[in-house]
Formats: sequence, C-alpha cells, structure tokens
Amino acid sequence: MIKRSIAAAVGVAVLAATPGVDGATKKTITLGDNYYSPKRVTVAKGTTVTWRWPGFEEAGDVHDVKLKSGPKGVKKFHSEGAATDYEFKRKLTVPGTYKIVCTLHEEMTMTVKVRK
Ligand SMILES: [Cu+2]
Repeated sequence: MIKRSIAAAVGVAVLAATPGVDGATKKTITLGDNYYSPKRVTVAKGTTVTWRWPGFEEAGDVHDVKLKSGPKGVKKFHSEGAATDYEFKRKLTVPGTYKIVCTLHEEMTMTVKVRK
C-alpha cells in the first residue's frame, strides 16, 4: 500500500515536469496587492506566461508587469497598468532569468527562470 502510493506520487511528479507537445506549456501568475504569486517560477523554454489581474471583487491598486532584466537578446516588455480584469502574456523562448517589476511598487518583484 505504501509502496504503491510512493510510485503514484513519483509518476505524478514526472508528468508535471514534462513539457507538453512541442514544449508548449503555460504558466499563470496572479497579481495581488502588492505582489505577484508565485514570486518565483521555473518553466520550460517556450512556455507562455500569463500574468492575471484579479477580478472585480478583489480589485486593488493599479499594477503593471515590466521586464527589468532578462537574458541577452530578449526584447524588454511592459504591460499596461491595470487594476482588475486584465491579462498580459509573453511566450518566453530564451533560457535564462527574467526579473519582473511593477513600476508603481518597486518592492513588487518576481523572477521567472526559463530552463534550457
Ligand atoms: Cu504594483
């Protein structure tokens, strides 16, 4: 019984770590007041990251998503400022570390690591 549950857990872990077809994976980051959640993520190359602002009920301050620093050759991106019901997506195709900041709250930061 114990052995079986360990095997099941390992199976799930392996599945979760495997990118989808053509490495097409997705990851969603939620914006809060004043944070990104999760604050650190590691994704496969080619993952489309979606930053999602809260719905109307949880609306807070205005936030944005700006690439402060990224791997060499990656064009900087900067979303619009929004408080609620907004989405910003970027497909991250270059491996490396992407540092994200909200230009309205300098302590509001996050890091995306893209694996090779
Ligand atoms: Cu902010």
